[in-house]
Amino acid sequence: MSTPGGPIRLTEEVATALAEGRPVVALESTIISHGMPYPDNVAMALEVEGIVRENGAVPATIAVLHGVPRAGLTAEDLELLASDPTVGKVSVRDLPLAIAQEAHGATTVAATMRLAALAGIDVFVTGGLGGVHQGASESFDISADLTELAATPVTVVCAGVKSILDIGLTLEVLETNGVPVMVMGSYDFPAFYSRESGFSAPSRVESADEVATAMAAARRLGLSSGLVVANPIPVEDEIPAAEIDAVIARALNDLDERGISGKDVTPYLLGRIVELTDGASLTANIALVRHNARLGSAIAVAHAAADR
Ligand code: PSU
Ligand code: MN
Repeated sequence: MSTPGGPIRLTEEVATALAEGRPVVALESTIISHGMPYPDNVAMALEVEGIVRENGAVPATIAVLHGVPRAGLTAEDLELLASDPTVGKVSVRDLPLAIAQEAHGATTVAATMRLAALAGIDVFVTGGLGGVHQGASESFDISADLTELAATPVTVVCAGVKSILDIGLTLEVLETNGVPVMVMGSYDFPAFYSRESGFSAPSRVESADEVATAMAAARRLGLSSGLVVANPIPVEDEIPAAEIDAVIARALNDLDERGISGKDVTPYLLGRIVELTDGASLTANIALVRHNARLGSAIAVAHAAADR
C-alpha cells in the first residue's frame, strides 16, 4: 500500500500540510551534523524551524534516522543529529546503504533534494551549495549536489557558493545542466560570506512571487532540473571578500597538507574556517541561513497560493 511521502516517513504535521496544499519548506541536516559545531548547530536548527513557522510555512527537516528517511523531526531528533558522532554524511549514493544498515545519516543538499521530491516538497532552504572544487581538473571533486540539481525539480534557496569552491566552474556546470540560477535583488552572484563574488548573476529576480511564477513555468515546461535561488547575505552580516578569501586560502592549504579528500573535504574546510575566524564565519553562516529561511518561506507561501 502506498503511503503519503512514499518511502519517506512524514510527521502528521508535514503530511497534513502537503495533503492540504499548504506551504512546506524542506531543510537539510548535513549543515547541522557536519557544517557547524555543537551546540550552535542545534540552536540554529531549532531557530530556523521557528522562522519558517513565523513566516507561514511548515518546516520539514530531512534526515535518515535508524535507517528511515524522515521529513519533519522532533527537537530530540535534532539534538541527536547535532551531537551524535555516529551520524554519517549522506549524499544520494549513500542513501541505499544508510537505509540497509539502519544507520543515522545527515543528508546533503543532493540527498535532501531527492527525499524532498519524493515527499512532494517543492522548496528547500539551505546555506551553501556544493559545487566544483578548486583543483577539480586534477581531483575530479565535483559535488553530487550539482548532479542532483540537474535531475530533481526542487527549488533550492541558498546564499550562493563559497570560494572553497571554483565559483566560475560551478556556474558553468549549472548552465550546462539546464539549471535556472536566479539571484535575489542583485546583478552579482553571491559568495556565501560576501554579497559579491565578481561573477555576474545568471539572472536577477526581485520577489518571492517572481520565483513562484518561474517554478510554475518550469513545471509546465516539464523541466527535470531544480532551480537555484541565490540570496545575498545581508550587508550587516557579510565578511568582506578579501578577509575571508585569505582565511579560505589558508584552510585549503591545511587541507592539502593533511591529504584530506573525498566526502571529508567540505566538512574539514567549514570547521577550519570557523577556527581560523574565531567563530566569525559561524556567526555569518547562521545569519545567512536565517535570511534564507525567510525568503524560502515566502517562496513556499507564494508557490502554494499559485497551486490552488
Ligand atoms: N556548504 C556549506 N555548508 C554545508 C555544506 C556545504 O556552506 O553544510 C554541506 C551541504 O550539505 C552540501 C555538502 O550539500 O556540504 C556538500 O558536500 P560535498 O562537497 O562533499 O558534496
Ligand atoms: Mn566531493
